[in-house]
Amino acid sequence: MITLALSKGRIFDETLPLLKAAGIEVTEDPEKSRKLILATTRPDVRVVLVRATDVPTYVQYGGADAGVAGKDVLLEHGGQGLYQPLDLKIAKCRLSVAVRADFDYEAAVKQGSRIAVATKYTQCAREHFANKGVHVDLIKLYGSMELAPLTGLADAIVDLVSTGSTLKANNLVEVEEIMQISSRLVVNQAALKTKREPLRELIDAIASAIV
Ligand code: PRT
Ligand code: MG
Repeated sequence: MITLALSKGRIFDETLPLLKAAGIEVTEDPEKSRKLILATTRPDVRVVLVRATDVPTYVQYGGADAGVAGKDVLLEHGGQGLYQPLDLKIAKCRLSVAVRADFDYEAAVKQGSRIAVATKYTQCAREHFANKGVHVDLIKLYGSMELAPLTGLADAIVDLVSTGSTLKANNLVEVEEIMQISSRLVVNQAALKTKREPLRELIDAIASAIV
């Protein structure tokens, strides 16, 4: 049995076509059922639904043999115990710095001021600002980052941006792109040995379906 860990929403939706190309179709709709284990058209393959940030943990400890996770999630997790054979080029976005329109980010950076930065992505943010030589006070949040500069909790945020409409709706402007993000296939390193044949087949089939 091969267990694949996916998160509901964009990752699930965008992984389906890749699985289909590999001859695997999920036979239940996660939006219409409360089931966390979904069967597929392949009796030896099942899908487990976990939170996006929990995918690397499930795969690392063997709760799943493989899974799909955003590069953002993998960088924050650290990637220990994970083989990352494929960039699936799905769920694309970018990790960026954003501020209130009336905050002069460039000037703050130039003056060497300490900048208060709220983010869920503390590892990526810490590394980015350290590389730039910018002093930051990082404030860890778990959601609604956009609110932080509006309430005075922080000067800036580091968050994912795709269309930019969330920033716009909250009067924030993107001032710096940190990196491009897409989702990766991750595989448990031990499973790669014990279930070598079926996992190799799966990886190859998915690889040839990436657009
Ligand atoms: O939502 P939940 O709390 O359950 O978990 P999650 O946010 O971790 O999962 P999900 O499904 O929202 O995101 C899973 C993965 O999709 C992320 O880890 C990213 O790699 C990727 N992804 C791609 C995105 C986006 N695009 C994206 N736009 N993840 C989040 N967003 C959010 C962003 O945080 C911001 O709030 O969408 C908002 C910005 O979108 P725009 O279009 O308004 O710019
Ligand atoms: Mg989300």
